[in-house]
Formats: sequence, structure tokens, C-alpha cells
Amino acid sequence: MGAEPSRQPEAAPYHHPAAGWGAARSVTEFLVRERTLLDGPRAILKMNHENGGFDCPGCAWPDDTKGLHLDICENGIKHVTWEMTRKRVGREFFAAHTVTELSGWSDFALEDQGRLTEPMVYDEATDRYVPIDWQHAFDLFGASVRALDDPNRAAFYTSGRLGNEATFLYQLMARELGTNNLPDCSNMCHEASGRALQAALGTGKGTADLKDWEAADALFILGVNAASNAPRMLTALADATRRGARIVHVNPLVEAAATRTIVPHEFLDMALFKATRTSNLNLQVRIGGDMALLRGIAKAVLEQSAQDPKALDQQFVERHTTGFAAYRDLCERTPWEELERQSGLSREQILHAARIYREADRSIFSWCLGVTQHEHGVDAIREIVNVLLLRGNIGREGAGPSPVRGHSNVQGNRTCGIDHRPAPGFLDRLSAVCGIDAPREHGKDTVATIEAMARGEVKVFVGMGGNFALAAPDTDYTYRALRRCELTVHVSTKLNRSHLVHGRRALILPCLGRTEQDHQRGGLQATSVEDSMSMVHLSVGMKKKPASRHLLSEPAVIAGLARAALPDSATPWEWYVEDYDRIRDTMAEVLDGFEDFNRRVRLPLGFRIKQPARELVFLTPSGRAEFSAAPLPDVLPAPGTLVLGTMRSHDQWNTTIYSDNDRYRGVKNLRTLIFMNPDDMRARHLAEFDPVDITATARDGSTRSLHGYLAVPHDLPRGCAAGYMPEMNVLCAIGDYSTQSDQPIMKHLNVTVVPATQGATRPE
Ligand SMILES: Nc1nc2c(c(=O)[nH]1)N[C@H]1C(S)=C(S)[C@@H](COP(=O)(O)OP(=O)(O)OC[C@H]3O[C@@H](n4cnc5c(=O)[nH]c(N)nc54)[C@H](O)[C@@H]3O)O[C@H]1N2
Ligand SMILES: Nc1nc2c(c(=O)[nH]1)N[C@H]1C(S)=C(S)[C@@H](COP(=O)(O)OP(=O)(O)OC[C@H]3O[C@@H](n4cnc5c(=O)[nH]c(N)nc54)[C@H](O)[C@@H]3O)O[C@H]1N2
Ligand SMILES: [Mo]
Repeated sequence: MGAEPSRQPEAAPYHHPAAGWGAARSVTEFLVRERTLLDGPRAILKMNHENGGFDCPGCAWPDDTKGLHLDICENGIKHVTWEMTRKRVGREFFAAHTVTELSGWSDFALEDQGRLTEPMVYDEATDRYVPIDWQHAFDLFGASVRALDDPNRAAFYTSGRLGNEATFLYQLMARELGTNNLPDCSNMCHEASGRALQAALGTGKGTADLKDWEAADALFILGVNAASNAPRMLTALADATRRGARIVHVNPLVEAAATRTIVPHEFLDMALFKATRTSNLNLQVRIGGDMALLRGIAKAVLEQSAQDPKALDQQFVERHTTGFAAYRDLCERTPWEELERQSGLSREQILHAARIYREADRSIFSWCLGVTQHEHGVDAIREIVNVLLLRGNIGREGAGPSPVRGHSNVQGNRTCGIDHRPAPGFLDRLSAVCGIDAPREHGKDTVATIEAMARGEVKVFVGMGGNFALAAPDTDYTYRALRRCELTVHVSTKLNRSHLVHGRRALILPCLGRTEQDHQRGGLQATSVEDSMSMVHLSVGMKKKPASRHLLSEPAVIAGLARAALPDSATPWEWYVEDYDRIRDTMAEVLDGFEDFNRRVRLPLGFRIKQPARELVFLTPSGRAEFSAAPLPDVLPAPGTLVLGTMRSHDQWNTTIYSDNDRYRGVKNLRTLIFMNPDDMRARHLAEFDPVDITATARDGSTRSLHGYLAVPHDLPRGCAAGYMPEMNVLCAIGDYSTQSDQPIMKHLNVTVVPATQGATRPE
């Protein structure tokens, strides 16, 4: 897998501020490559704007509260231009290449063919995709679904960029068919956050919004590579520094956002190369060590409260929480040595973080995959809440938990019904309003769906966006599972691996992207999305001419699929698609917090879904915020092994690889690498770029290997290693998912690393 195969790998520390001119140059190169030098900049000026414009299809960071601001980032721009490319993949392309041949292409080469232009169906006789018209494609799906003896033999995956209206129709189709099999990318992402916050605070989401970020005195940023994956957070960090707030980064790696930045839209700073510091303290925890650090902070706060009663918000704890005594006991009983060992930090470092926390009136804790993709992800996030509760950092300005969500609408997907474990109250309302009998039995999440496909139980798989084959764990197993299906259907914008790893029959259904105008009988349509901080607003495409005239919008594709599978359905599928206001009117009746949806979503900045926990209303069994008292997990690597975390490079979007560079980590022309501590390399007699074999041992003792990866020294704690997803999904065993969140454990693989027996893997 690789974009620039013939170039020599390079690795050197990166000494420049995040964003700034490196980002500007990278954007220009990208616009040229995608041949969108004219359309790209025009689109970017329309992005994330108050009153119109489309929502950046990049990350889920909220738009600037001032609304008028051009808050853009390098990676958002890349993501938009990726969709707007002038390259096309049409029927001639598919006629010229068999699926077997395409299977030998790199993932980069597949997506690089450009936008899909018409529906295609797999033809077994010629091993090629051939054109099919929309109605026949829908009919093939309808017949396959109706032939199933149980609706639970179908599964409906969502990748988190689907707009709210399409999301609502999609889950309605699944539930009208009779299944809650709605796996989604969130099952690999923030499932742990949802479960932890639900248990502790009675809400599955963060409670802090961007205004709170602007008012916080201390920001704790855990397990996120913000400069690459949530670059607009850099603006918030730079603003925080300027007003004197303090910022603590917790990450085994010192990522670019943890040093300094030049904010992308501050042109004067760009011109003067003026960087702003974005960190007061970097804590390089060991992988999985966050919980021990957090407990250490709590222990320090509690110890301090003996002399300084203000260290603890006694009144808040008494009035609004439960479980405090047990938690205090646990903290007192946990020895400092244990906290140091498990966190990989010294007592002084932990006390330093605790002092910053104690001295701040208002604190926000923010986190992403570095905290969630672990066996103990739920416990670790509950520990974040514990720490916040000690000082009453919930339900007031400038404070609270603030997970950084992934895909641009992954939070909206969950709000609008993509949930394999839906709440009974939601199902009641959905059934009553939509006149269906929604199934009550829980459905399958991502891992359970793969296992069921492998057993031959799930036979029809639909992917609404995304790249399931590559994104999921245990690549070989997942491939075998998908190939056992009777029918695989992918609604996509670009060709990807999931189209080639298909069932006996297979459909590729191309759809409009978010940048494109969506015209239906009722006129130009807008869709709504929800960001990481629960703001719901409209997104309207700006590109008049779609990538192809055969494309349908996602709601139209879903309506077509639904009608074919449910010919007698009383749901007015076609009527809904004529005017998305009609979908929104139904959503307003079904979904909590969506009253008066059509009016409120048209307010200049949209609206914020009410957050009970923000108002100190805790919808937990006790009616209070609940402390947890989980035992500290043992996260130390076994002797001779390393703990490996998989992550993204700067130049990729999940399974979409833009190039083989990772600018902020100083890497060029290389993805088949493993970052290691220099001492761990020396112990294995490895020099920079020496080829190694990596073997992961799963819980069940089975092993999975990658061969010929290159060792790259990096500043990370001993015993820890890192490398890139999705390539390293080969190493993630399907059975190794968290017993707390069911999330695949993608940040904590137990591996051995030895010099390669066969030399280096050269990218093809
Ligand atoms: N440009 C771009 N933007 C994206 C994406 C993309 O692929 N490209 N993906 C989107 C999606 S879907 C998501 S979910 C988010 C993902 O955003 P991130 O969570 O930033 O994703 P990762 O690249 O997996 O990086 C995880 C970070 O956690 C750190 N880490 C690893 N293990 C630990 C640990 O045990 N403790 C702590 N504290 N840190 C640890 C790693 O060093 C790394 O900095 O980004 C979204 N935004
Ligand atoms: N080892 C490891 N694996 C991981 C992770 C990790 O950290 N480590 N992270 C996990 C996480 S957090 C996530 S979210 C998943 C990501 O999993 P997915 O969301 O499944 O993957 P993406 O790469 O984001 O999907 C890209 C594809 O989406 C399609 N697409 C793009 N735009 C649109 C659109 O507007 N509409 C439609 N219908 N399709 C579109 C294109 O065809 C493109 O090829 O990966 C997970 N996998
Ligand atoms: Mo994600």
C-alpha cells in the first residue's frame, strides 16, 4: 500500500509549529494533484459558514461560535477537494479491469481513480463490475432481503458522515424490516465514551461546548492527535494560551498540537511566522496509562483537601453525586508506586498535573481514541468524570467532559437512531409515529456482524459509506466473512477495497457528496448534521454540477432500497425524498430535543440539543452524577513484548491515504513502519529503518504477523510502539474487543518485534 513507491523513506524530528506554512504548501500541492485548483478554493470559502454553505465533511469539531469566521484547516481542505476531484471512474474502467486484477492494486490507486459515476453490479462470469440501472439494483437488493428467513440476517453499516435525514430513513428501513442490526463506525471509535458518560452522567455525549472551551482555565487533552485529526482545535488551544489558560497534553507521543501552532486563518501570524504555544505540560503516559494518571490526580486533590478545603468542591459532591466515599477510599488505598508504575510517569509529574487542575477554577477534559480503544476505555473515561466531579467541573461554564468525535456526523447518526441497542422509549415513539412495529431485540455491532457473517448467519450486508473491509479489525478474517455473504451493497463516492471484497452478488451504488447540490422535486435540499458539541445545523451543497448525472442523494438511495425490500410499506418513502423538510417533521416527533426542528435548524447557527447533565439534571438510576470505583488495570507489557497502538498519519483520512508522508512526525515516503523507543530498538539490535517482523498475540493465544516493516526511532515511552491503521488491522484479532464497550482494542496490541527474516516490505 503506498502512494509514492520509489522514494526513499525519511524520518527526522519535526521542529516547526503545527499548521502554518507547511500546511499551506501541502494544500496547494493537493489542489493541483486533484485538479481542483479553481473549484477547491471556491468551495472552501463556502464551508462551515453561518447561513448556508456546507458542513466540512472532515472532522466533527464544531464551527466557530462567531459564525462568520473562516475557520478552516489543511486536512478539511484536503477532504473537500478529495471529494471534488475531476477524476472519474466509469463503466469503461470497470470493463477494462477484472475484480481479481483490481484486488492487486493499492488502496491509494483505487480511490485515486476518482468519483464513481453509475450503479454497478458484480458479474461472476466475467469477474467484472458491469452497469445496472438504479431500479434493477434496488430490485436485486429487495429480492435478496425478501428471500431471507429472518430480517436479522441482514446488517446495515453506517460510516459517520451520513446526514441526519438519511440516517433517520436508514434506521427506519432497518427497523421496519425487523432488525436492529445497525453496526457503525462508532463501534470502533467512541462507544466507550457513550457508555461511560451514560453511566456516570445519564447522557451519552460531552457536556462542554465551544463557549465553554473559550472560558476554561485549564484544558486537559488526552489521547488525540489534534493537529492532524481535529486541526480546528488548534485555534481553541492558541486562544486559551493567549488568555492565560493552562493546557496539559497526555499522550505517549509528543504530538504537534502539544508544542506550538500558527492558527490557519490568522493571516498576519502566518506572514510573520508567529507561533503560539499550545502546551504547559506534556505527560508521556505509557499506552493504557491514562487511568492511573487520572487516579493520581484525584489522589493528589484529595490529599490536598486535608489542608486546603477549597481543593475539593464538597458542596457539589454532596448535592449532586453519589459513590464519593468508595472512590475516596480507593484513591487513598492505591499506593503512589502503583500509580507511577501503571502510568509510566513520576509522582512529580502527576502532582504537577494535579496542581494545574487544582489551581484552575474551570477545567475541561477532552479525549479521543488514545483513551477509548482499550479494554478499560469505559473505566478510564469514568475516571475522567470522577476527577471532574471532585471539583464540580460539570454543569457550569468553562467546564466539563468533551470527547472529540471522529467522523463529521458520527454523533448525529447516534442521535438519529443508529444504535444496535436502542432505548425502549425511542422504539416506542418510532413505532407510534411511523406506524411500524420496531423490533426490541438488540442488534449486532461491528464485531458481532463480522462474526455472524463468518458463521454464515448474516447474509446481506449494506455499507452506507465507509470502507468496512479495511476499517474493521482482523483483515483476513473480515475479508473471509464478507465473502460469505449472499449480497454486499456499498453506497459510496469512490472506489475502495470494500467493493472488491464482496459477497456472491455485489452492488456499488454511487451517491452525491456533501459538496454537491441536491435537487429534488421540492427544490434544493439541505441536510442537517450534529457536531462533537451537540450543535445541529444545516449543510447545503454548493457544486451545481454533480460528479455524474446518474448520482442519487443518500436519502433517495435509501428510499429506493426500502421500497424494493418493503413493497407494501405504508411509509411514504418517495414523498419523504421530495422534500427533506417532511423527514425533519417526522424526526421532530420521534427524537428528543428535535421539537420544531425545521424552524430551529434554520437559525443562523442552528441549535444545540439540550443536555440535561449540563443543567445538573442527571438521568442516572440515582438521579445524581455517579462516581465509579473500578480497579486499576495492569497495562504493563509482558517481558520481551511491546504494547502497540495503531493510529493515523497526518496525510490520511481513516482508510483514505493521501500520501506516504506524516509531516508532523517527520516521516516521508513510508507507512510500513513501527515507531519504537530507541532503547527498545537497541535491546533488539535494531538501527533506524531496519526491517522487522511484528507478531501480535491475541487473548486466545493465536498470533498474527506483519513482515518487513521498518523500525523508526521515536520519542515514546519504553515498552510502547505505534504504527498506522488500516494496514495494522491485520494484527487486531477479531475476538480482542473490550468487554466494557465491545470496541476492538486497537490501541493496545501485545506484540513481539524481531529483525525481519526476509528483508523489508517494499510498498507495491
Ligand atoms: N485528517 C484526519 N482527521 C480525522 C481522521 C483522519 O483519519 N484524518 N479520522 C477521524 C476519526 S473517524 C476519528 S475517530 C478521529 C481520531 O482522532 P485521534 O484519536 O487523534 O486518532 P489516532 O490517529 O488514532 O490517534 C490517537 C492518538 O492517541 C495517542 N495514544 C495512543 N495510545 C494512547 C494511550 O494509551 N493514551 C493516550 N493518552 N494517548 C494514546 C496516539 O499517540 C495518538 O496521538 O479523527 C477524525 N479526524
Ligand atoms: N487499527 C485501527 N482500525 C481502525 C481505527 C484505528 O484507530 N485503528 N479507527 C476506527 C475508526 S475510529 C473509524 S471511524 C473507522 C473508519 O471506518 P469507515 O468510516 O468505514 O472508513 P472511511 O475510511 O472513513 O471510509 C471512506 C469511504 O467512505 C466513502 N465516502 C466518502 N464520502 C462519502 C459520502 O459522502 N457518502 C457515502 N455514502 N460514502 C462516502 C468513500 O467511498 C470512501 O472510500 O476505522 C476504524 N478502524
Ligand atoms: Mo472514528
